[in-house]
Amino acid sequence: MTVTNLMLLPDGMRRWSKANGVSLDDGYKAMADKLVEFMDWAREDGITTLYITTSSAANFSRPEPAVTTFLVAFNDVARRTHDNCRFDFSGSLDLVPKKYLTELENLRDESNKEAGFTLHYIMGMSLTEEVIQLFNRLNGKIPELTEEILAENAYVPKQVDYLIRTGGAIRMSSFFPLMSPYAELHFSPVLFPDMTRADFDTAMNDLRRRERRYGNYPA
Ligand code: GPP
Ligand code: MG
Repeated sequence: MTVTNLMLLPDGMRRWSKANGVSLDDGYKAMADKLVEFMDWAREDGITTLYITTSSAANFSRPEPAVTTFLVAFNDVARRTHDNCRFDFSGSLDLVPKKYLTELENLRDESNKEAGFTLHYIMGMSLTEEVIQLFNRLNGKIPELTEEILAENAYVPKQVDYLIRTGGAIRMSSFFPLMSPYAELHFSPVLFPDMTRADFDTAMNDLRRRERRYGNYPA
């Protein structure tokens, strides 16, 4: 199976800001610049959809300035790149303040549908929230829940093939995509703003080496 999609968990901005003696705002600006670069790497590598987990539901409990900082930075990336990609987003959107959401909706509408590359943000991720919202939206409206209906309503619409988390933590927090039981995971120790093309290649080479069996015996 050809791999065409990748999910990125860009972690480590607070630590990077501290280590470099800059404000959190500047740390997230460095993240934004790196994300624009990362999109080029992914595109050159043959990836056609890049999912970026911009926040977990729990991240919205951070102090207000920290929440604003990540919202501003991710909107900035979508603004800078939407001419050159199809842009989309999903998640616990009720957590996202209207101002940011409205801009993302406009950027989605104006984005370049012919670009052959999709940037898709997953916002306010939480498997628990996702399942609760799904049930409440569909309860009484469908005779039974099927895999197709589940997939149509999931935050991440496609099965994720490869996932990269930077920042050194070997955990998924609440970023696990519901419909992606066979996602291959790579954990990089690098703080995201420090990520280089070589780090990206190391991650992709590691992921591509994996034998993907989908629960079956080896072929
Ligand atoms: C990254 O850095 C956090 C986000 C971009 C929110 C989404 C979280 C992910 C893990 C993708 P941070 O602010 O958590 O910094 P640090 O990890 O250094 O505390
Ligand atoms: Mg973190």
